[in-house]
Amino acid sequence: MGAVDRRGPSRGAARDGRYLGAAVRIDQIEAEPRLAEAVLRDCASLTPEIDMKWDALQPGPGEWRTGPADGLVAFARQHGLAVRGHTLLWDQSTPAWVRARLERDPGDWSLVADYFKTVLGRYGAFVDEWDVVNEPIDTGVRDNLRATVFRKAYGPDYVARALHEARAHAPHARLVVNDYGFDYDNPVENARRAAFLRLLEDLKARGAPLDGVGVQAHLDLGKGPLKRELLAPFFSRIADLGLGIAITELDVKEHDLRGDVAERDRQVADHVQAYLDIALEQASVTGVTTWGLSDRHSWLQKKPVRPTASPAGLNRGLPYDGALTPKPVYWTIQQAMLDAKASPMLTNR
Ligand code: 9MR
Repeated sequence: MGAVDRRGPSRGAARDGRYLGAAVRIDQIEAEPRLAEAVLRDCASLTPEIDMKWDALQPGPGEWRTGPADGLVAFARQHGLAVRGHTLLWDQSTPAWVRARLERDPGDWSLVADYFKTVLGRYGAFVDEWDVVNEPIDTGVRDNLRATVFRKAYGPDYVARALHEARAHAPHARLVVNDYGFDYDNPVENARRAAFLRLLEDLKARGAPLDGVGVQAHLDLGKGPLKRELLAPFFSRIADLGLGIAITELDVKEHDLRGDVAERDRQVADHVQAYLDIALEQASVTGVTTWGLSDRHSWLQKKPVRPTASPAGLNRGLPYDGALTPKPVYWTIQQAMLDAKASPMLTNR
């Protein structure tokens, strides 16, 4: 396939400090040898799309299902790839039994402490970066903190407390808060960027062990142009706090777009180019993870697709199409990583 061999430019870029990675599922890697090849060709870092979430790992009290996460970590180790730990606390992936316990007994931190101890104990040696808290921000609510099960049970300090708890069990990992909805110029996302910066400033001011942020970057062609004058200062202000920035879930929602497939693919590639031009200019951006590799596996397929959207009906927002053929955005990402490697800003880091 094309000019990129098993140690293609993305993996080369990783050697120079920036990595390219993807969210993956070990069952899909094992079932599809061509997907496994693509992962090994392109990725220096893997994020478990589902298998390291609390509801996946511990569906019941005392009931652990670590097989898929173990398999993913073993695959990564076998091939020398890094693993991003995704994610310790996320409202949406909290098992029902934990929710019930916290509603009955709010304030009982032992649930979180025991969970972190077990998970960080099991995977801590192989995971260099953890999304400790996923999606804590909301706007138009008290403290701009989403009314999650954790916010309700433990109060607004739960983010700092989770970071301290993670640090106690993972002394050397980079600890990260990961969130979405920072990319466009509209009232909600403008407020979300401000709220996120306030949370980060507060965490740093209080000495919470926070090493970086995850900017998900679920892009959407329906949300208008990307604006450097909004995004570049957002990245700089995070960097000025001494935090690293990982682009953690890059993809493009585009299936509402009218036009033929070639035109759609061109627009996706141009949009990602525009985003990476801005993001990779910031030296504190450590790497880029796409939220999957092939359109066939994208979470966006779960959304209804407009009947006239495309012959295959797939959203086309990932590097490879449904048949694992690289699309223009694949080459855009590869080239952007190469260019970023050559950037003088990086050599001055
Ligand atoms: O892509 C993931 C999907 O397959 C899962 O069903 C879902 C719930 O576990 O999570 C999706 O990934 C989400 C990620 O964990 C956090 N940011 C938003 C992602 C897309 O929903």
